Amino acid sequence: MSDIGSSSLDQTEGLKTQNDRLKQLGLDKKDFDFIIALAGNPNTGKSTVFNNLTGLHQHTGNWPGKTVTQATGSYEFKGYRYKVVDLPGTYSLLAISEDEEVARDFILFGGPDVTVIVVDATVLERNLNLALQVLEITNNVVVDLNLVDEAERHKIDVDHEYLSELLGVPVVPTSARYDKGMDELMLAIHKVATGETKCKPYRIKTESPMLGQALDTLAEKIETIYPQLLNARWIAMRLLDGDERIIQALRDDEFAMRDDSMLESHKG
Ligand SMILES: Nc1nc2c(ncn2[C@@H]2O[C@H](COP(=O)(O)OP(=O)(O)OP(=O)(O)O)[C@@H](O)[C@H]2O)c(=O)[nH]1
Ligand SMILES: [Mg+2]
Repeated sequence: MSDIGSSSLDQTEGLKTQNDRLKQLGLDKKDFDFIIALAGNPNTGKSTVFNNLTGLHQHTGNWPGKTVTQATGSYEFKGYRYKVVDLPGTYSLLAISEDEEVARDFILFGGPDVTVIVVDATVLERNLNLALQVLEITNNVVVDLNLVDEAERHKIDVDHEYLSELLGVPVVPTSARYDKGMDELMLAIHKVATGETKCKPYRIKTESPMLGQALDTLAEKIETIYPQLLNARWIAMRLLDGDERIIQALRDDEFAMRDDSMLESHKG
C-alpha cells in the first residue's frame, strides 16, 4: 500500500468506500466478492430463498441501532463468494416504519452488488409496487418470481419472459419451498453481479411537465456534485417530497462514494 502517493489521495480522502458504508450498517464485504440483498413484500418467501441459498452458513444479529433482525449468510457460485442479506419484508421503501427504513437504507447506502426482489406470483400486481420502487433506486436487480407452484394451483400463468422485458431486468420463476429454480436464480444473480447481464430498469415517468422539469433541474445539480450516482432523479423526487432522511444524507455528504478503481489508477 506504500506505493500509493499521499498527494494523489487528497481528492478522495474522507470519502467512504462501499465497505465503509457496509461497516456502518453492521456488515463487512471482506472475504466476499459480491453482496446480495433480498428484498420483497412480507411473506413472499425471502427467508426460504435465503435458507436455500445459504444453507447453514448464516449469522443473525440486529441492525445497528434498530430492533430489526439482521440475517446474513453466504454461498459460493462459479468460484465467487456471495454474501446474502435477508432484508425485512416491506410494502414500500418510503421509510415510514423501521423495517422500511432498514430495507431502503441498505439498498441505497449499502450499495449491494445485486438486489433480488422476491415477488409472490399469486398476487403479482400488489408486489410490483415495491419492485418498481426498488428499480427506481438501483440498476442491478433480479426479480425472483416465487410461489409459482401456488400460482399454478390457482391457474395463474405468469409470462416471466415478457415481465422481464417490461421491467428491464431478469425474472426467474421459483418455488422456494420445494427448492425449485434456485440454480437458475443463482445464475441470474451471478450474471448481473459480474456485468454479463446489463439491466435497463423500467423507470416511471408519469409526472406533470412542470414537475418533470423541476426534477430534471434538481437531478442535474445532484449529478454535478455526485457524478457516480445512478438514481439522481429519484433522490430529487424524495427531496421535493421533504424526505428528512435523504435531506440529512445530502447534508452529511453520504452520497459521496470513493471509487476504489480510481485509487487503482493512482497507484505507482
Ligand atoms: N407454496 C409455496 N410456499 C412457499 C414458497 N416459498 C415460501 N413459501 C412459504 O411461504 C411462507 C413464508 O415464507 P418466508 O420465507 O418466511 O417468507 P418471508 O418473505 O421471509 O416472510 P417475512 O420475513 O415475514 O416477510 C412459508 O410458509 C414458506 O414455506 C413457494 O415457492 N411455494
Ligand atoms: Mg423472512
